[in-house]
Amino acid sequence: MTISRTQVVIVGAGPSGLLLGQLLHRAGIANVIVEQRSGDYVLSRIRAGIIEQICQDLLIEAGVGERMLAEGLVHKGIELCFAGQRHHIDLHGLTGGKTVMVYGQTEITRDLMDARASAGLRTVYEADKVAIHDYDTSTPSLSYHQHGKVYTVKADFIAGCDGFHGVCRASVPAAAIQNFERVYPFGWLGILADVPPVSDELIYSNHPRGFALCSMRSKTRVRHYVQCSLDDKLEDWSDDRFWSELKSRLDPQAAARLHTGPSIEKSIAPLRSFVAEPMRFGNLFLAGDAAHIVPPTGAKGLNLAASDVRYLSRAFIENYTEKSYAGLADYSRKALRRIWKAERFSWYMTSLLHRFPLGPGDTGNVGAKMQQAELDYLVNSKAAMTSLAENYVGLPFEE
Ligand code: RFL
Ligand code: PHB
Repeated sequence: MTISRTQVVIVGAGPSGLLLGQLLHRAGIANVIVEQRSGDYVLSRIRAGIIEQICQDLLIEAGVGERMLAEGLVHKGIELCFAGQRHHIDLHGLTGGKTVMVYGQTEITRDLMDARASAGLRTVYEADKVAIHDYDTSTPSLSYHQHGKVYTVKADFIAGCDGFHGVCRASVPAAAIQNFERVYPFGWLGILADVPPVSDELIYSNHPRGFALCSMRSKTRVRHYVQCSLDDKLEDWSDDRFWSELKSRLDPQAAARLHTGPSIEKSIAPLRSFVAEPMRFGNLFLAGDAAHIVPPTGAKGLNLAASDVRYLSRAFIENYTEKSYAGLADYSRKALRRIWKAERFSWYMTSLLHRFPLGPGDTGNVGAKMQQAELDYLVNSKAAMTSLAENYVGLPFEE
């Protein structure tokens, strides 16, 4: 067995783990990241595309903002499409000048990986049988297998940044953790294609055939989604079927402007709301998807991961520079306060825009009628639009 030592051992090299590692490194805190997959596999996962100002600021603080600032697209608004018409939501005007940015999770991950490699920091990819030990003592450690050998990393703290299916949350006894979960009765089918976007802004569409979203990664690459059944298989969805379904869920003008082309990626994702409480267990701290999942309709998953990492990195830095455990002790409460607000907003956007099966006791599609009334109210009420806008661009931090 090979034993090494670091200050913080980070489980998972997704955006949470890589960003935490980079911020700690810049503060002089040694860390090692242990990831079960290969770097190429991590980069091949197509996920989020919209980042809030606070996430941009954190990437800049981590020293990896350069390419984002050069290549990211600043968006000042979004469009809501329903009853055959699009309505502009002026995020910028309604929030006193705030915006969001289109910059893919893949690009953020690549920038963070490059920064980590050039700083010569240790990342173990393709680690097998990752396990955490003694996390509720002052001598926590992590072990993994690689090429037939067993390795142990001893640390002061363990950061569980290992996503929804990771090992960290699963290692906590059931009695110490409470899970809150809602699984939605549909999924999202997403495709990536090299064609120009339909509009300069994202289009979120509520349609009798189901939800649709026209997003983008650049001026020449789009990411589009349609609500699909949880039973659907990728083989059921040829590119032609996807494009014609998407077209049918847009207003006539957007439909006429829809550029089609071969997909370069296609995947189906289930939608769930999930929170595990608390997020600290002794010297184990959960961050990002390891602790919570939002349905993607509010574009909050990656942003929440960044927000956890902001709180957690500051608490680690306070611990090492001021010898104070206060920030770490308060991490879970602070993070959860912001998480539940993003959970609420993501649930609200999901409820507003998707077709749901009729509820028990419904006569006629009451839910669809409520959505129409809410959308009509929304686009005619500055108060309602402001509420949507301030949540979409990201709520402030508790300092
Ligand atoms: P990640 O990105 O899941 O990274 C966790 C990493 O941990 C590794 N891991 C392990 N490593 C070592 N040992 C183990 N036992 C391990 N188990 C797992 C994994 O291989 C992985 O590399 O979590 P992180 O870093 O917290 O980042 C969170 C974001 O990735 C996530 O919130 C968003 O991508 C969510 N999400 C979306 N968010 C949006 O805002 N917009 C979207 O369009 C959007 N699309 C998505 C998504 C999430 C998806 N998932 C999780 C199914 C689409 C999908 C398909
Ligand atoms: C994306 O571009 O993948 C995206 C954008 C906005 C969302 C969800 C996903 O709400």
